[in-house]
Amino acid sequence: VRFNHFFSVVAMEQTFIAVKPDGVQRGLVGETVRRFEQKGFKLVAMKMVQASSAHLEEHYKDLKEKPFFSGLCTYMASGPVVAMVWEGSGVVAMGRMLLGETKPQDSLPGTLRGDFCINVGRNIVHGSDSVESAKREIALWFKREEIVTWKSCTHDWLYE
Ligand code: IDP
Ligand code: MG
Repeated sequence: VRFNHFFSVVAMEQTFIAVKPDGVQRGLVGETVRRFEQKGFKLVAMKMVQASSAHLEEHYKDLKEKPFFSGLCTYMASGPVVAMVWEGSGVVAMGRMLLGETKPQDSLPGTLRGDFCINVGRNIVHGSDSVESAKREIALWFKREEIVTWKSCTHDWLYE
């Protein structure tokens, strides 16, 4: 028997990405999705949500001692957000690179925050900062059955 199939195992990650209320209002949902899609990441969940204050306080609980915490929660509840889960190898760290720095003024052109916003308190997108926080945030925003398992026809052209 000759085996001529070569299997490579790619460690997949998932990250939680959200277009914040200012990003939604400013028409940046498509642009955000486009950048993750064109990179090659796979969309496995997406929904528009009007988040409650309690939900946002839980989402940002690590920041509750910060002076901007209450303004942050008010901002995030000021309109709908588009919540997404993206999957791919290294998607957590690369997702942060696609977003740019927390402060738009430290963000390079070519990043979402570098290209489309000015103020740290209106920085248009959220992305998980680690694999651990991605797991926590995905579980907070999505039910298990909302995460879709599917094979993209591009998979074998993106991964060796
Ligand atoms: P991140 O979104 O880049 O992970 P974090 O430090 O986790 O940044 O802060 C969460 C969010 O809180 C930021 O995206 C931004 O909207 C807001 N934020 C952070 N620092 C400030 C600040 O100094 N003033 C107002 N809002 C801030
Ligand atoms: Mg953060």
